[in-house]
Amino acid sequence: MNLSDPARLQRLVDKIDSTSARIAVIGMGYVGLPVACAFAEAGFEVVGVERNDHRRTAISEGRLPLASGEPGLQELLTAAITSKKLVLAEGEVGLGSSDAVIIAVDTPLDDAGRPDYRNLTDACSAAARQISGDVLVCIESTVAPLTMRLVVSPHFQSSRAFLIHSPERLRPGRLLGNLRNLPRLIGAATPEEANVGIALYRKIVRAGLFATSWETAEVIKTAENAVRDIQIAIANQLAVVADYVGVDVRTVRDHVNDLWRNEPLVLEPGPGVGGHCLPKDPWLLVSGVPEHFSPLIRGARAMNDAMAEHVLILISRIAELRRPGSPQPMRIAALGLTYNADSDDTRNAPARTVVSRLVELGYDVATHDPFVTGGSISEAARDCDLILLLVAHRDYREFNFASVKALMRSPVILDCRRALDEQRLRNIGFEYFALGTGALSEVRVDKRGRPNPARGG
Ligand code: SAJ
Repeated sequence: MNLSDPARLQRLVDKIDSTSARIAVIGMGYVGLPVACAFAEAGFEVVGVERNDHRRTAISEGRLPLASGEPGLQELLTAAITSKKLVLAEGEVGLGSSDAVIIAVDTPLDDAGRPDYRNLTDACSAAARQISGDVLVCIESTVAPLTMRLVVSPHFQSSRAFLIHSPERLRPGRLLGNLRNLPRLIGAATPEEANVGIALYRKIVRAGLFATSWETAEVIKTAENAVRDIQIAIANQLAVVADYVGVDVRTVRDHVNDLWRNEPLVLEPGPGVGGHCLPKDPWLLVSGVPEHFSPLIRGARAMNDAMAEHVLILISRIAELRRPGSPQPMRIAALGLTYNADSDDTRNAPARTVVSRLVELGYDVATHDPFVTGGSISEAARDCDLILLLVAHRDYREFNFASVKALMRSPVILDCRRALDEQRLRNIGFEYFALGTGALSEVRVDKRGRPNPARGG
């Protein structure tokens, strides 16, 4: 590893300041592509290294290969490709003359839940083989604490690379906005080396850049998602309690949060937690800690994973109430297949687990998602006994369910996101159930916590 030499660092900073530095980005996915486009827009020559042929071809033809609709990114890509500021390369040769190499590859978990760094180590060894002279190497991939020191830096032992860890904080659907406007961590071996990273990211980030150590950046990034996962797990735990006890989780949540007005502790319950970050990063955070000292993370993950099964229990309860002893399988219209609302990203979507378990259990399931299946809600709802709302897409929140009531075998809705207007649905003749409102209890209360005689409380 280098000892920081101020003159060498300054030469690199000067190249960056004058935009004459050549930048390579390895991994042109959700993270690497917007970063590459942003640097091209800032005036740098950028090489995007991507080994997936389809993705590389799409990008080099100016087409976005991402599942999520990304405001502003298509325009940036078109400009970058037309001006040739961004060119695509298949392999490591593209890295040869770089002054900065940004690594933005997937860091998935293996079957045992441990970090699988094959993509990362492939990218590091390719970079280490190709670079020469003083080069800034920045890892944007999310990694477990100590990965920079133990996994990444050994690859660059005999090079003159300065290593930075600047983890991405991008949310699909808002990639460019997040990239430009969210503060960024610049983890480095020394404050002087961090300054080179700051010089680079200042070119594309409008928010604060926080110089810190590799390890602090690693822990902060994985902690952000672990904390969110735990907060959602609490919301989910309360929803399950509410279902068994017979209270409304929203009333509970509002009152707990009222104590902490400026920093709500309880988020929204739902059918589980999906995406590429929350199901993975908590495991990265504790991957170096003995198992018995990570019960909180394990518990939150288990709680959130259990929600799909809880939804199945709610459905079987509704089936018992609505169609006791019916030999015919219940037909369900599952609405929403993505992991977040108003996005077309289906990675690790809890809806996938719920739907496949329903099919395994013998239910007849029709699916609909405006971003995934297309088609109409009415078509999915035809002859159904239950509408199962899994994702709060705007199309569903604004849908007039009166128009499908007559098509259904029985007008019943289970709202797993509390996204629909309960009173309106009841007024038009739907029976409305929601996650976290006491469906499994004999006791029923109204929204304000008062016993509701109409429902047997
Ligand atoms: N969810 C709930 N209840 C809630 C909030 C979310 O059930 O109250 C569920 C969602 O339905 C979804 C999952 O959690 O299935 C994850 O969605 P999300 O919107 O919380 O997060 P992601 O995965 O899209 O993006 C996260 C974000 N991290 C944090 O908010 C701490 C984003 O800022 C990060 O950049 C991203 O991970 C990342 O790349 O790490």
